[in-house]
Amino acid sequence: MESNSDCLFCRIVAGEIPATVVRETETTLAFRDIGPQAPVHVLVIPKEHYADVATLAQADPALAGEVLGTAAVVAESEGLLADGFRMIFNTGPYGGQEVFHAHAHVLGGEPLGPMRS
Ligand code: IU
Repeated sequence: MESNSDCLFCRIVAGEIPATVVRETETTLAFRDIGPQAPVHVLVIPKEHYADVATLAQADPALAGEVLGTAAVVAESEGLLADGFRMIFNTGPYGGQEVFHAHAHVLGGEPLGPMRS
């Protein structure tokens, strides 16, 4: 499995940096964001290192699907399905991505309003 010792999220997968894990599968990990922007803010990542979701989806679409599946299970277990939630993948500098290991943000627990254009 590709891993990058300089990557923060690879180090979380390796157990070198603590995180509050809410769900783990063979191929994915979900943990609470350290700077939550909503009452529920969970990050879902592939354990294998891909720089962003576009790279992941092109290299391994099945794994990208597993990330989505874990995100959906997390949304359910966090009680977000009834009222709805937001799932976003910031991608690249213009997308506001700061950690270059593909991750879905799962946000909810209050009305989030429309996305900024
Ligand atoms: P972004 O999509 O790359 O901008 O999101 C990175 C997220 O990673 C951001 O919401 C941070 O709060 C979060 N995060 C984290 O959960 N744990 C960390 O140790 C660091 C960042 I650094």
